[in-house]
Amino acid sequence: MHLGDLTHPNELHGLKLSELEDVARQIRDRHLQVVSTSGGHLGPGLGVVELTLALYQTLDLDRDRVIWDVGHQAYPHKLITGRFNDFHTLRQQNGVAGYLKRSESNFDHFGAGHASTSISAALGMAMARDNRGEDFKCVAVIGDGALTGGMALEAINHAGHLPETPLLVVLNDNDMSISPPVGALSNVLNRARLSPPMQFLSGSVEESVRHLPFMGGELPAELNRLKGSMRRLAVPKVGAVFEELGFTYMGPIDGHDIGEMMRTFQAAHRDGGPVLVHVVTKKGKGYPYAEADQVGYHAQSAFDLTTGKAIPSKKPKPASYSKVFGQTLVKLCEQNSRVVGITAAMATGTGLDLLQKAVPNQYVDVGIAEQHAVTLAAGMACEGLRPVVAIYSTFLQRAYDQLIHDVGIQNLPVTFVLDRAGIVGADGPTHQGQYDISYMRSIPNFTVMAPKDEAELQRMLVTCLNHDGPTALRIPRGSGVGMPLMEEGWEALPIGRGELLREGDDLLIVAYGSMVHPALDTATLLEEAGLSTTVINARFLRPLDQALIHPLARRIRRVVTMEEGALAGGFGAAVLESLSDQDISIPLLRIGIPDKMVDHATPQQSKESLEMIPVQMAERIRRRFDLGGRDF
Ligand code: TPP
Repeated sequence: MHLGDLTHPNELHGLKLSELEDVARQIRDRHLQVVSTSGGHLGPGLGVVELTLALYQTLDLDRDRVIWDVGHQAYPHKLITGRFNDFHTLRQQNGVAGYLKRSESNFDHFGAGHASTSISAALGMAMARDNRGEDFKCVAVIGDGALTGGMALEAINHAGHLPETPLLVVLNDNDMSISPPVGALSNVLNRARLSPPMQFLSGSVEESVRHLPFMGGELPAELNRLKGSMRRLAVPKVGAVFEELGFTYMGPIDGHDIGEMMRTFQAAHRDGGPVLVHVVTKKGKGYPYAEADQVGYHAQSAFDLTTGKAIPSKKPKPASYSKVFGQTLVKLCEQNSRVVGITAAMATGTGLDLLQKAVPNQYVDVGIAEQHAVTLAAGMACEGLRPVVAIYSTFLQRAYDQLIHDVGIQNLPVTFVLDRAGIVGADGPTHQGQYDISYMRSIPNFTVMAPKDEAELQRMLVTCLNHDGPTALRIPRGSGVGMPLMEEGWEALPIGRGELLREGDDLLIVAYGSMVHPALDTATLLEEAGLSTTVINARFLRPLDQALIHPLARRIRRVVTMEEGALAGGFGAAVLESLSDQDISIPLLRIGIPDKMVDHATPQQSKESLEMIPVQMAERIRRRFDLGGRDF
């Protein structure tokens, strides 16, 4: 069977083990070939090839629902559910998405991108099923990293309390989050993995009783009870934890042995309540470089398949904002032992891995637990520490109440560094840093800012740490603009003061953060067309520098705001409201992300589709203010 010819995953039913192993090989080959060319998640998908095949052998994919947590490991699922031939378009504009999407396929039962949602969604479906009197299966597949997220534990707490609601949770335990997992739960899983294999567990208990001649395949009630006690005796500690929480626990089993998994999943489906099957897999399985460096190959840009080495970009790029932040924080931590960096399972992504190496006792990784990270920091601040919480803009959405309730109301000196703020590109709508300007803008007591370049980022970090109250700064994904970094001697910025970068009489542009340089480029284009422009680097979203903006707006009488974030409740809205509050009524154009979700594409393509690149912005300005002149 060639996977390119597969039209429905049920067509795999009935294949022999050796044939399934061949399918596994085809999945791996295509996965590796595409990710090495266009980039994407590598290790997570390679680890679940057999798991996916074994599970799908035991399901009717026309009826049963499988919910993959995060969705970054679901490439094998995509490859057997109709996307094999288009897979080369992975994460490209209008191509196959990097995560699951209900709009992409009928087999994608629930979209995701953020961790720890699968058990809640699967339980919701199971409850709806029971409500309608139907009997399809609901399966959540969740990693050991995602299992540590609060939502997953909330869902387990709920599901375990519903003994008559069939639900299968497959724990894909590869002993890795993006980085090594942290926490007590992970220690318990470790012990289970290392304990001698207890293969007879419930799957095998079922097997043995099924062979008794008088059973006819069905277990009488008494034997069922006996099975329960045998299982409880046999389960390792982690199983006992789940059993106590109301789940039937099966495992740990070998996540690369298709036959063993099929037998266990079949047994799990026969149970009438919540079941957890503990599957042990190897992240990166089948590609030696990925098996050896599981952090590095979690996700990859294009690389050479034979050497495993990243293909270098054509021109050297300046360091990323995340790296500059990490380096600067290391210095600040070395100078002040009260400063602590906190990450929620994103050490490498946020640049905090540098702090972990350099000053490990001022570094904390809480796991995928953004809400906890924020309130933990609040507690630390109460006791005199100066926590710096580095979380992607998109993941901090999880902790909005904690920002308000634990930090804002108590006016605590916690600093938030919102990474990947703005357009992120190939990860698509679940990961766009699109909302933070709006959500940070309305929390009293917070001082909120964004740097125009990496040197200003350094000064802003110092500004935050000098300020006796909650602060937040947002930084974009990817490289800085190439501004030379200051080694030390950073001075704090005056709070609430913007920076006048360029003066002209025809137009006033007020830009925020990553849009300051594009604003300057736009002004240059306008200059070439005979229009002279004033450009302000706002620096602060709150407090807004009204003393700088208002008189210039009154005089110039044409205002443009630029931000890399949602226009609704955004930076432009803040400028507009402040002008209106002072009865300054003048034409204003707000440039930013309109009221829509931004799909996966390159950042440049997304910005183009939103008309946010300088030549397009110059044109929009000309049209909005009826400025005449030539096209840009
Ligand atoms: N925080 C949230 C709320 N969602 C996320 N997607 C992330 C952080 C970033 N993230 C994506 S995958 C991942 C993290 C932290 C690790 C997940 O680990 P695990 O569930 O064990 O899956 P694995 O990659 O090991 O297969």
